[in-house]
Amino acid sequence: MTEATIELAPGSNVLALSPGEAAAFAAVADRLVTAHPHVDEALVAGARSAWDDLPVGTRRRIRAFRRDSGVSGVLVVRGLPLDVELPPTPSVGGSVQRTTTRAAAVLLLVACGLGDPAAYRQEKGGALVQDVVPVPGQEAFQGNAGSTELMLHNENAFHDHRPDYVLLLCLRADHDRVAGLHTSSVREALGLLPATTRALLGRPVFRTAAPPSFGFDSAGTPEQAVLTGDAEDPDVRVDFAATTAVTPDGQAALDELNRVLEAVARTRRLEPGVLAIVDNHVTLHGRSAFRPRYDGADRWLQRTFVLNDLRRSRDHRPGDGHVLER
Ligand SMILES: O=C(O)CCC(=O)C(=O)O
Ligand SMILES: [Fe+2]
Repeated sequence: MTEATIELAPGSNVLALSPGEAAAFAAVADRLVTAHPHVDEALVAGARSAWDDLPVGTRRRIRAFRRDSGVSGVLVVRGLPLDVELPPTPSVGGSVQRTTTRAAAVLLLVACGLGDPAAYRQEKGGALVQDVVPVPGQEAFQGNAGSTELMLHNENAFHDHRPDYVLLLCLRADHDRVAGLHTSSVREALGLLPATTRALLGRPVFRTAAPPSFGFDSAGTPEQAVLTGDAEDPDVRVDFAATTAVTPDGQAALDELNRVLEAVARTRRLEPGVLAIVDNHVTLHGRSAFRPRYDGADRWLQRTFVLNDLRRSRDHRPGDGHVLER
């Protein structure tokens, strides 16, 4: 993976909040913190309604991204308001945010502008705001508790109702400022793939297992394609730590896709108050290695998933809540 850490054309996929916009955003988030102390359905309902109170420029850019996520499939929002006092970085597995903070409110506000927040019961208890922190003993884990290189993946690629967007908000950077969020878009990779490889990736010869964060060994999906939809602007569905081909030429095509996606990947060192919004249809993400110290000051992101259309997963959500039970 290259270490180049440059945004694409500045302004195209970066939204930098002005101090005035950040203050207005903070006021909206703080009203939610006061009105809804717990991260629950009431907070989500509050966030849905409070979205309309956010600064118009912020809403406009996020809505535009919803329609067209661009070549990179990533929108980076800078200068978001965070809590004034940040507690020590959690260091236990499965850590989630159950009480409402500014950061949690910010994530749910943005989620409500893009669609609806959602989570999976089998992963981190179905919490709508999850901590992404290094956990002692899990350094080599291919999941967000690890601190080794995390391979490029579509989030929950195995799941029929995988997120449409992944939101990753940085609360605290790593000690050495080396941990980078990798993103890589199939829109940038496609032109570098031979037609034969594209055709192979469009055949249903790939299986994807559930990630280890789901806490069970899955046999994997039925055989399915990695590239689907329009040939010129396909969706990609792959997790390089969990997807395998059932044919040798399929495996060669998968390896080729991995090489090309790594070659076009970007790496960003997130800073506090920076939110990366990843379009999970076209863009994979991963993370470079870093060295945690487990001293309460380690890297800390919070994560929320978004579904564009909750109705499509209704049979997975008894009671019509925001958590998919399977
Ligand atoms: O640690 C990161 O930057 C990303 C981890 C990740 O893939 C995730 O939380 O979904
Ligand atoms: Fe991920």
